[in-house]
Amino acid sequence: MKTIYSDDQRLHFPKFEVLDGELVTPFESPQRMDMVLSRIRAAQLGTVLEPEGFADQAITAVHSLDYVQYLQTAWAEWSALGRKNDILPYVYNIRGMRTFPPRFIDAKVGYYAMDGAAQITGGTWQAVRSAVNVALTAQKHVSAGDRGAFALCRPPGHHAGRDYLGGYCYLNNAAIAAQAFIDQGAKRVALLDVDYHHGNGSQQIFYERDDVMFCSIHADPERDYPHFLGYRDETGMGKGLGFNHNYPLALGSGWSEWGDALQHMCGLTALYAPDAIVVSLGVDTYKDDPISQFKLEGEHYLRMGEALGRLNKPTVFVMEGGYAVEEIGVNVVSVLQGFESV
Ligand code: SP5
Ligand code: ZN
Repeated sequence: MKTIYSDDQRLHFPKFEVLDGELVTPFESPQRMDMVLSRIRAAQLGTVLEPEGFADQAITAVHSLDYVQYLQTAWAEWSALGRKNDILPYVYNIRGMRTFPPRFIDAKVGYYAMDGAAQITGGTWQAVRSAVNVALTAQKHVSAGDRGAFALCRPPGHHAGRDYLGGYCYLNNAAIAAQAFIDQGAKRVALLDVDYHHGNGSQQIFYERDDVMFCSIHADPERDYPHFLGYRDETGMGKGLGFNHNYPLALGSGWSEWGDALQHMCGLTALYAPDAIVVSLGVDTYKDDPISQFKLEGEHYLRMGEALGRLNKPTVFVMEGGYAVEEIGVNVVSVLQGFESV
């Protein structure tokens, strides 16, 4: 299986993040990609390719134009005021406030953020834009006939909504890849999110649509991030009713609970009979993940890959979370090898 990867994705590296009220070194780091890449090479999974370039149209098919323009210009507007630190909101656009897109940078920063865990730095736009190219290149190879491809995207994307960033995410790489299949003629695409956290951005983007079914297995949002979306009763709206499936699991869940949810999700996916599948591949479900509380072990990632492989559809894997840097590479490779083995 081909891996798509770009060094430009390193240009984003915020100085800190807030964890339990404390400033700490960011968990989402360029080093994560090194670990995954080195395991892909060691396992000889396949060639590692640079991304091709794609037009912005693929992005604005799922994100609003004003939001994309904000991401592109935020650093210039911020640093023009003499500021040198990473961009973080100091105000949020909360319930009942004015909702027109603002013009001044400080207002924009709050308006387009769901949380304070997605700083914008001088290199963020270039990294984020290149991650989209990585996802779209993987999508292109699969649509040209490869059974599977791995988009080693960074920063991740599944928390990013139509017009907001959050949770380390800026542009929704997986949603953009799913939409690309639709724009190329696919009738149905399944977006399967196995990251520890609910893919709130992906859910929002496709919530009223029946041509992209979104399914997510994740920590109960009552107890873990993103808290305000990802409950079982969110089943879609309008035309999309019945095409959104959440599997919130208790903190501490292991393979017995997780594997059952996966089996159910795969059953629904087979019934949906998609033309293509996009997997939001987070491996922060691992027992030693530093910010997560599931208990998956190494062998379970192979099982996960096999189950996804048995769906037997053209599949794009898009990297999302996973912060146990020593093991994320092994676990990602296990999923991809499991997929290829069936
Ligand atoms: C892509 C992705 O995995 N984003 C995750 C963003 C999570 N941000 C909030 C993390 C809150 C962690 N709280 C853990 C408490 C441990 N003491
Ligand atoms: Zn996650």
